Amino acid sequence: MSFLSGFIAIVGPPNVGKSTLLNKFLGQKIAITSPRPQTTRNRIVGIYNGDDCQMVFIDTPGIHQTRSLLHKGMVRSAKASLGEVDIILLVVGLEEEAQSDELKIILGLLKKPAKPAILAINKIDLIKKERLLPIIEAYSKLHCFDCIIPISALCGDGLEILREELKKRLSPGPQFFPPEMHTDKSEEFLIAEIIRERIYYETREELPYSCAVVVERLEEDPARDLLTVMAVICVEKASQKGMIIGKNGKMIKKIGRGARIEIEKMFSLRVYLELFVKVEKKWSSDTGSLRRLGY
Ligand SMILES: Nc1nc2c(ncn2[C@@H]2O[C@H](COP(=O)(O)OP(=O)(O)OP(=O)(O)O)[C@@H](O)[C@H]2O)c(=O)[nH]1
Ligand SMILES: [Mg+2]
Repeated sequence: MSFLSGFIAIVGPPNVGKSTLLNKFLGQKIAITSPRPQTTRNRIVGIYNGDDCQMVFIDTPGIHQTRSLLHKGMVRSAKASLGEVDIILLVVGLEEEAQSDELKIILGLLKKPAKPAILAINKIDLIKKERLLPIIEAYSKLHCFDCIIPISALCGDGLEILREELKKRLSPGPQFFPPEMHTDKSEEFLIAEIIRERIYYETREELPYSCAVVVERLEEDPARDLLTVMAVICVEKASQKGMIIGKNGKMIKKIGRGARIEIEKMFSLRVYLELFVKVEKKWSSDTGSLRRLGY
């Protein structure tokens, strides 16, 4: 039998569990997740290597209506992914209404280059089985999906079935990436994201949306099993800098400690993490700053 491969875009509204699904598929954390929408800001490639297949997943920012320059760029990159893949995996959450405006936009996008589209209805761990059927029925009327699979990305339910359905739709093809490669992102990017994830968990309201993280120095000392990381958290206003640092530096210590533990897990190394906070005025609405910060 020939080797199968293909590119799969994971798209959907914000906060439905796209990144959680990617991580669960790969069995390792590539993409950060949080209970808040607009967590993912970049397209993130995650590579699944089976014995006889390679699935190249592209996790994308949630598609939503927005006016902010940062979010517009995020939505643009998510939409662009649809054109570049072989299979579209649309993820929706149960809190999503089948008639929501966001979903209408996304379904409109699926019509253009007609490609195999699989719908994964996520977070089924949150409801009783009997409530599922009407939901599946409602979605089946909206678009001619290749198949609809209820899943729980968190618990793993339905993921084997989903993997099989995806595999059926791969074509004979090469290994696009070497099998030891799990993502296209640099170590610096992954570490910056882990710090950003901590900010989503530790801070409130709009603050995480005003933060960007850049790793400025990364040094491994194999003799001491030590990874030294220096990273900068960019905020938009001086008042936000104060909030990130917190009273007596309490907040930044908390962010740093949480991130360090995660980075140690990811790299199986001891980590020395130094965090700085910098005000970069209105970075999220300035094209130059956005580019510099990797967006
Ligand atoms: N109960 C439950 N929660 C889930 C499941 N999958 C994801 N979540 C939670 O939903 C929230 C959003 O998950 P993410 O993976 O960050 O969602 P996303 O679609 O990538 O979000 P954006 O990147 O913001 O578009 C997190 O709090 C997850 O823990 C699931 O199967 N069940
Ligand atoms: Mg995400």
